[in-house]
Amino acid sequence: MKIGIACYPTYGGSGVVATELGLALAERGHQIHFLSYEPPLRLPSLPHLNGVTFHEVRVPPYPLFRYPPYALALASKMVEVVQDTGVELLHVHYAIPHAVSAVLAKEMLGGGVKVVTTLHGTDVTLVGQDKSYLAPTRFGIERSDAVTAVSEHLRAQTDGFLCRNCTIHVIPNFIDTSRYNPERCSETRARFAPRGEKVLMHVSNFRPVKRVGDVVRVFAAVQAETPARLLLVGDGPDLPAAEALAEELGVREHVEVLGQQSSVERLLRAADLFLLPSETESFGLAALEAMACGVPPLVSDVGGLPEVVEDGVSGILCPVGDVGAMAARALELMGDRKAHAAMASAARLRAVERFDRSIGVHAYESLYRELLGA
Ligand code: GMT
Repeated sequence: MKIGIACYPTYGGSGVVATELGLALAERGHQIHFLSYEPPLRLPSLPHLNGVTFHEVRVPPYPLFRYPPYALALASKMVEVVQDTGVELLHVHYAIPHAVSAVLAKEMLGGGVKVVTTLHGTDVTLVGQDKSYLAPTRFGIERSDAVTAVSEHLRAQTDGFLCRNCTIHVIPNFIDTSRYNPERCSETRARFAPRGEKVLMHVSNFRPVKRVGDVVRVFAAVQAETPARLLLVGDGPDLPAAEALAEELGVREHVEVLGQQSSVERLLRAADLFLLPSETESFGLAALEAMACGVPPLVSDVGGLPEVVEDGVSGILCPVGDVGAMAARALELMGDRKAHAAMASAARLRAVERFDRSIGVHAYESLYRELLGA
């Protein structure tokens, strides 16, 4: 099959899932065409792969444009790619504005190409609900030939609201469990915890929805009881505030800010616990990455996270904002070597059995075949 994939190229789960899907499909012999304003982050670091092409969407400036119309430039590139390469299906990740661009491209082409929209989270739960975006988001979703959501929770949030009278297929996110695995997560603990401290880790794009302040507060409470280190991976608007809070709570010297990392899997194994206390999370790909590396995640009991993490078995679920409960359960787990090892194995097993890449890729491939009658 010839598939066009549009996504955000920067750090963020939707771009990661889109890229991993495209690469896996190419490995399976499909022709994959990525469309975005720059190459998705995980593309260039990988060896050259047959069947993968990147098409840059250029948004030429013009004095009248205070806000250059990316959605139009993307639609235009989609038309060009379909005409030049014979792409049969456009799979867009994150509805805004990708779904609208794809539907417009299809109209401009007079039909033919199929459109699949995958909903990832804030495209429905936050941005898509803003009055400025709601109507076109709903339009893009409803006019897609197929709509998928990364969790049952996100499906339920969308159904009947941004997608009236349409079927939403749930295809959970997935991970390459051979790459994310305890053996290959090789970064040594000693680098971060030379005195045998407990290591807590948070990976995100540091937006308010991640509640990074809670990460620091939980860590400070843990540190008060046992020597510990906090590794912050990624970057974003709330990182400076997190550092300031660590300073205020007197734990800044125990916090290491590692910034953007291209291979998080190397670092993950150094951690005893992964913290994701988000306000909301449609799935929580970062928690799954930790699980695949055998690192128990401590996450908030919201959104799609309970579909990924089973409380007390493969991780810990706590109410949003309940820093006290989070710290208590973190200390309890890290203080019990046997319970920690059991949870680490259960996390790894769940990642392999329920969320391995092969499962997700097969589900998307079947959906494409159904739409294309292939
Ligand atoms: O919706 C976002 O915040 C952006 C998006 C992204 O690109 O990172 O994250 C969402 O999609 C991920 C991949 O499907 C999910 O793992 C995240 O849970 C989800 N984020 C939220 O729902 C906040």
